[in-house]
Amino acid sequence: EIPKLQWAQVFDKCGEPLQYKQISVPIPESDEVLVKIKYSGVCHTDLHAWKGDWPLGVKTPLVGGHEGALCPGQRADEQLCAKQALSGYTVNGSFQQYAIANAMHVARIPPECKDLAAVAPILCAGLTVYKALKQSRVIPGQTVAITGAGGGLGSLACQYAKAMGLEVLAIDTSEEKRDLCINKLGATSFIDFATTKDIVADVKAATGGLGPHAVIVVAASEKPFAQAAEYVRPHGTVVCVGLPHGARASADVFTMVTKMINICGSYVGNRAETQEALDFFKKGKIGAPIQIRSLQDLPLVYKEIEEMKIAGRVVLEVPE
Ligand code: 8ID
Ligand code: ZN
Repeated sequence: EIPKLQWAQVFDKCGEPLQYKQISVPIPESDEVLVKIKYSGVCHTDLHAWKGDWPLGVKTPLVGGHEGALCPGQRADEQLCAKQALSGYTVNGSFQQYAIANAMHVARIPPECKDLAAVAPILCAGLTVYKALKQSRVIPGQTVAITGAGGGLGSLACQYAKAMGLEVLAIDTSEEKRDLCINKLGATSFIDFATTKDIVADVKAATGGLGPHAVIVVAASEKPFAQAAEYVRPHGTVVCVGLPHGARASADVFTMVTKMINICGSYVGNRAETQEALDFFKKGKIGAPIQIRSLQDLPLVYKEIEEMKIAGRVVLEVPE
């Protein structure tokens, strides 16, 4: 029995308070499905949407969220749609009990994936970093630096990189994130960007003087995009993934030319890659820890993300 009303986190305009309130359950069109949401990861993108950080209009009022693990009879997920209908951005997302998804774009979660809370972050964060690692063209045995390694995308990037046979150099801040990266995510070394005196020198020193073969920049701040071009190894690749407000990825032309480095962007992934990313999870190779909170706690979670206090990913439990 589908109710008429449901609980959701809504904001009327960017930056205005989030309201946990009852709204109507949406009615799907013929090419859509209505899905019941069990868990939704909180991605930094949701915070960017609420703050209006990007040069892309946010639909308002908005129900945010796009890392939903859903339950429409069989397990499915709504994915960022290729037609610019961005869940939790230009259309209502997963911070509600019942969401609409395009029937063509729901990704089937393999039945072996029993832990729906843990699988939710794979559907944006996991997919995104898996694709970024592919784009980096590194091969097993090489070293990849992950900047923002202690956050949501970063913690999954460490795990995917390990599963692909790469050595991981983690960059982030705080003792909690150091412990997470080294002891739970399998990074070989950790550099604290907030306390290091010379990040370029430290990264090079940690990689035998040459620098990592690739850098995956998932940090939600501008500085590391420029730093990565300086410490990446000659012929290396910098993959830009984080989307900080108004940021530029700058590189010194002389350095870029003489080191023959490659700087590129990577944006989520397609449906086939979603299945590939889920496959790693299904095989038990991705064990990045999650913190489960309730849908009501979203405002506090945003505050903690902003303050860089969350190690790993928060997943919200949506009421039955
Ligand atoms: O498809 C895409 N390209 C895509 C998909 C999903 C998310 C891009 N994103 C973007 C988000 O919009 C956001 O801008 O990736 C960024 C990271 O998302 P997230 O992992 O969900 O954010 P988080 O959990 O807050 O983690 C960010 C980490 O970066 C660290 C923080 O400490 C945190 O752990 N960090 C920051 I902020 N500044 C740093 C710096 N200077 C830094 N780490 C290293 N150096
Ligand atoms: Zn996301």
